[in-house]
Amino acid sequence: LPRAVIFDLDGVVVDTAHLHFIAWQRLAQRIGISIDTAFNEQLKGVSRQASLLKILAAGGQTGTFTQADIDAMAAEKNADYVGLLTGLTTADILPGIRELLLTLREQGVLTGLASVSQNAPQVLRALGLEGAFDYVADTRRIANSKPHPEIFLNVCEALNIAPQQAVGIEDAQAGIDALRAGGIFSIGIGATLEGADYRLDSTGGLTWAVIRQQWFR
Ligand code: B16
Ligand code: MG
Repeated sequence: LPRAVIFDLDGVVVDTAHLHFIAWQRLAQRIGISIDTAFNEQLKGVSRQASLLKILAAGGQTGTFTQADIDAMAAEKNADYVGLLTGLTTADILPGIRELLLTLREQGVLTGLASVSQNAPQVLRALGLEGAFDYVADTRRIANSKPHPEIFLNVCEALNIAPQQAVGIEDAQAGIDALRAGGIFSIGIGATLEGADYRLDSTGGLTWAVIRQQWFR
C-alpha cells in the first residue's frame, strides 16, 4: 500500500484556476493581449513568472519589457488574485477531498501538498485546511518548477518516504510529467492528461479505496 499521498492544490484541492485566469486576463487586456480559457490550460501548474512570459509570448510581446516591468506586472496580477481569494470559503473545497484527507489520517497514510503557488498557505487558511496536511512544500525553497520533479521529491523527503511509496494527484500535464520523472505513481484529474498511471474525470471519484486498488496495478 502507498505510505503517502501528495496533492497538488489548484485543480485538485480547490479550483482557483478561474481566479488566476480573471487576474491574468485583466493584466493581459491592459497591455493589449487577449487570452481565453483554452490558453489558460497552458498556465495550470506553471509558476507566476513563467505564466507571464507565456502570455507575453502569445501576444507577440516577448522582449518588449524590462525585467523590472515584468516584476511589476507579476506583482500587479498577484495583488488582483489575492483580492479575489477573499471570496474563497470551505465550500470551495473540491468534491471528496475533505473526506479523503480524513480517511488518510485515520488509515495512517501521510499527506503532503506540492503546490507551486506562493499563496498556498493563504488558500489553505481560507478553505479551513491549515493543519490538514502532514507537510506543505515551501515553494520559495524549490529551484525548479514542474515538470521538474523537485517539489514532489522535496515532499517525499520531508515525509521521510521513498518516491516509490507515494501517490501524487495532479490536474496539470506539467504535474503528471513531474511525478513520472520522480518515479511517483500518478493519478491525473481531467480528461486531457497524458501518461498518468491512473486517470479520473473529477475529484469526486478519488477515494482511498480507489487509490489503494489502482496503486501499481
Ligand atoms: P502564485 P498549483 C499553480 O498552482 C497554478 O496552477 C498556476 O496557475 C499559478 O500560476 C501557480 O500556482 C503560481 O501561483 O502566483 O499564487 O504563486 O497547481 O501548483 O497548486
Ligand atoms: Mg494544479
